Amino acid sequence: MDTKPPQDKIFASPLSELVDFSFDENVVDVFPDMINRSVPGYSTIINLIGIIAQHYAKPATHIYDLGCSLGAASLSMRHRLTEDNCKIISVDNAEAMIERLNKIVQRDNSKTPMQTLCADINDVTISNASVIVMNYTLQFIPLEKRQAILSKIYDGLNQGGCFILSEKLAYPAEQENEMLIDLHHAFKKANGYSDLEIAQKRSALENVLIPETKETHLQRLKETGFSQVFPIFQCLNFASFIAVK
Ligand code: GEK
Repeated sequence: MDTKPPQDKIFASPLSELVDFSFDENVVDVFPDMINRSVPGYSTIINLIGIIAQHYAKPATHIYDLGCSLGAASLSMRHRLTEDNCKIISVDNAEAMIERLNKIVQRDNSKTPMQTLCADINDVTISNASVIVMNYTLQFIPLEKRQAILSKIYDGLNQGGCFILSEKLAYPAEQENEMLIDLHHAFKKANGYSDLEIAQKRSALENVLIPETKETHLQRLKETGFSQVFPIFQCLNFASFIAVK
């Protein structure tokens, strides 16, 4: 039996009309291949999220994965959690993602309860949390709604709880920004994407994925009220931060 995950070929042929990227059924089928070949350091941060969650999780609290896709971060945490009565709540607003995630969760027999929610992060209530993860998802939220989400995350975290945020970064100076974008494209090319695939995906994401600078993220997290805020990982123009309440 061939167990290789289906390969991402979504942008391999010239498309007559480029529509904005969306997390539909076609994307779900190839998602693990797509994200591993497109996001530098993805497997490292997924592993790190499990380790950090194990460190910060407290008994009888909630652990959130906001924009969970197929649950890579949720499952990394689930496989490491040892605290009693924790519940993982995994949220995504793409129905196709949550349907597929439910099948994945059925095959995973770790003991920590996991609830999946097909919902918009903007509408989800966050309470009694010891760990909250947003792994490459804030970048898809309209700029004007980002602060409200971070404030909701801060309010829903218990004292001493942690928020892990991963994002694609923009750089303030045009030349630096272009250099990092070029290096990211070189990374994708080395992982088998053609120039056409890279160019079409870039256009499809243009209005959908809006990256911000590292400075903006750090400052906003501090202004939201977090007492400790640190970058914890970066690979090319993709970075992760930890913010502790
Ligand atoms: C991982 N965290 O594998 N509400 C809920 N979900 C949303 C919203 C929203 N408003 N906007 C986007 N999403 C994952 C990877 S992918 C990142 C996250 C990427 C969801 C969207 O449906 C998609 O599943 C996810 O956020 C972003 O660790 O593909 O670059």
